Amino acid sequence: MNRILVTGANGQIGSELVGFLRESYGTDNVIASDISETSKTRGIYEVLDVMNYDRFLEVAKKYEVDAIIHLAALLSYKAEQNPVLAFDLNIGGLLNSLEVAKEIKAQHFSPSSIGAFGPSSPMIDTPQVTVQRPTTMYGITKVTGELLMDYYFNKFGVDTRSVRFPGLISHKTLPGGGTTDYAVACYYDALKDKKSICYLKEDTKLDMMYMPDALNAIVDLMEADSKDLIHRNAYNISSMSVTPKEFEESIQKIIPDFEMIYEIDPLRQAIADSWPEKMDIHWAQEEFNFLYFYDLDAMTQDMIDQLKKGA
Ligand code: AKB
Repeated sequence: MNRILVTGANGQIGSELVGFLRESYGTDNVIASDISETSKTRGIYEVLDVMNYDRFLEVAKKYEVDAIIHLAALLSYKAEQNPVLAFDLNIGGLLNSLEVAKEIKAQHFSPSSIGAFGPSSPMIDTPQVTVQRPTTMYGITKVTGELLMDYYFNKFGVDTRSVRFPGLISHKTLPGGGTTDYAVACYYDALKDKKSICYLKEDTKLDMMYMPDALNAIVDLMEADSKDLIHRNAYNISSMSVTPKEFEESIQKIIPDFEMIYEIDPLRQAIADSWPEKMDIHWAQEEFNFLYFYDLDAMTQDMIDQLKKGA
């Protein structure tokens, strides 16, 4: 990658990824874009609705990008509340992104998710290749996305790459409308009120990852040798498998009177119950040397330090 266009740059991943990429690739070589009129980051920014193919192509050509990191999408909980919009945006936006990548011969990344699995997938040590019959609209768009990215690679030679992200925890931008959002909110709430309302049962185990590890994974995958990437769309990656209770206990090591209050939301509980507890990540380790540095307690310490600093 030399010049990179990031869509959905104001979102949870985008607002951290843009700065991270600019440190390595140069400020002017990372073009942030989002549907919003204003940017969350400093540097080059373009207003871009990914549903508008002509505009997408215009922006990509204007900056002569050679890589597209397509992040604009609706998350799982929001998608379940508005399934038609989720299908249109998650699939229509991805299709435009792949078409632009094909047209300008750019490398392409767009994330899949643990949501690409469903209740008939093995829940523990979920294999890289297994049954994928998700029961959410979000999951349907993620499986379709994986297949589309494979299609553009096999049919048109577009260098597509992807990972199945678990719940991501970060301290710069809150996620909006995901099932794993509680895992971010509890850190903010711990510092503000010493209590947090969790809409999942205390023993709901899900894969999670701290944002710095997620950003490294994107870059490591994009910089890997194409010939090594057998499972390019999309690799299982994760760094911990955690329940809300375990988040609570980890925060209590630093803020002893923190309390998680459980008020179960049946919709988000049903989504979480259909997702893996713990994926098998060994193909990512083998094929692009996926590494992570943060376990639960190290992440908790850093989250609390960063939030205290107001980062
Ligand atoms: C969500 O909860 O929708 C996302 C995801 C796991 O893909 N964080």
